[in-house]
Amino acid sequence: MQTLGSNASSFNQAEGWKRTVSSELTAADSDFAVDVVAGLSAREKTLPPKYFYDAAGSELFEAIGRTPEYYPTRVETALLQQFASEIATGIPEGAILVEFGSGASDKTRVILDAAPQIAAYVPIDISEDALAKAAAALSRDYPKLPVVPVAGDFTGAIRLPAAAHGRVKVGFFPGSTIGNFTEAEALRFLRSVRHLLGDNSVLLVGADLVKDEATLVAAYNDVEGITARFNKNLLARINRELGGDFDLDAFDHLAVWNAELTRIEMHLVSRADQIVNAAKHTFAFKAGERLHTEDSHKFTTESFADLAAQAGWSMSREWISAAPQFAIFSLAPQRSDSLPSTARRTRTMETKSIDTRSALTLREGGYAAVQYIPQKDVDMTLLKRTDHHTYCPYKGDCAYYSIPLGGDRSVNAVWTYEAPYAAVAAIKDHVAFYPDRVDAIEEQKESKKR
Ligand code: SAH
Ligand code: AVI
Repeated sequence: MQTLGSNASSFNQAEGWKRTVSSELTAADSDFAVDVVAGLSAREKTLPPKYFYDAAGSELFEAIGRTPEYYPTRVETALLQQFASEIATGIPEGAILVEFGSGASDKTRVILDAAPQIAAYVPIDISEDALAKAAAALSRDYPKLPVVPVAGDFTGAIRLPAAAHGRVKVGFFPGSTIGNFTEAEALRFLRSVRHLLGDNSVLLVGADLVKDEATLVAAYNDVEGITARFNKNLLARINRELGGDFDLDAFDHLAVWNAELTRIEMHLVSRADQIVNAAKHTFAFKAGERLHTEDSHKFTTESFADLAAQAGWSMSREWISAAPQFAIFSLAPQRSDSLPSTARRTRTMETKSIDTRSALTLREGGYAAVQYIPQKDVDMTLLKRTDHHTYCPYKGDCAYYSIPLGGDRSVNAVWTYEAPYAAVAAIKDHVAFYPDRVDAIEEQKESKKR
């Protein structure tokens, strides 16, 4: 077990943060403001990629898809077209098509054309402008198809519209948007989608595959500079919405391949020492300092199947393009009598027991020690996110979950810091439990040798 903050210095560090960054953000400030302040205050500056997608960012993403270098959009669309009728045979009569991160819904048209048995379409997107535009265009072109858009963040609690209740659901998650998650986020998302779509569902996921570095890097470095504009739109959006004064010309777009973590990383690199104001705060950048804006993980069939299995899905079909290779995977909920070992661990959690070897212990002066458990060891589908939020000046914004199986006692029993401040960055992607709202938290000593 790792101990975090057990000495005074890490919390002095937090006190130091409190003194230098005034806590002027209030509950009325947007998630965007809170995430920007947290991300730009971190030792390694970072921002969540979901904020790329305001109206301008969504249009820039569509323009990226038209560049010769960005093969994923072109190749995935062609793959869908080539196998449309095979894919359509896996879609049950009267199914509801639920798309995560639907954007312009262009690829959806290939599915809708091949599968007239689809009874309604539910596009979900954080970009309200892109969603409204796409829903209007689809309603015009498919007048008999009910289109019920849901605007929101698919990493939070999603509620499907009444049209989807009692119907078989087919999830569609194209574009390799799954690659923009960390592993823990991808597992959390796939588990929550498994819960949302239900036992008889199908989930179609588009995922970009590992390939040669030159092809990958070029896709995120188009010569026309559209990807650079997309990357810098994050700064432009901070200027527009959070009173920022970023000079876009004072940052360079950088896309690099991280072979060890099999991902393209996008950064914005400060060209000089500079001070920037945004969201009522001041941030210092050193010359050459990087702001990490996006990861785009690339998969192999094996790595993807393993990820899906850990989240309760099994792979039923896969379609893979010629080079540059891109895959569409058809997933089905795992049957309980055929669980692979990774999922068996998950199943034991349905008895409400969590077994982890890598909990963190956070000690804050005067408070009882709190154990933070990696979300990858927790079956998050057993938890229900609530609207409850709190704010801690040392750790950041805190979100809560209830445990429906635990009844009233377990309301808001679990909490997480999704973007913790730098001093406690290690608790990201972990959850903590109130000891009096669960049956027991037991610490077992590791035996020396097995
Ligand atoms: N599916 C489309 C668009 C992919 S771009 C395609 O394959 O071409 C990623 C899309 O996901 C954008 O439309 C963006 O607005 C949306 N998105 C990104 N993060 C999101 C989040 N957290 N919640 C909901 N939508 C999100
Ligand atoms: C949406 N997502 C999968 C794209 C990607 O490839 O990671 C976003 C993007 N970033 C730069 N170019 C495109």
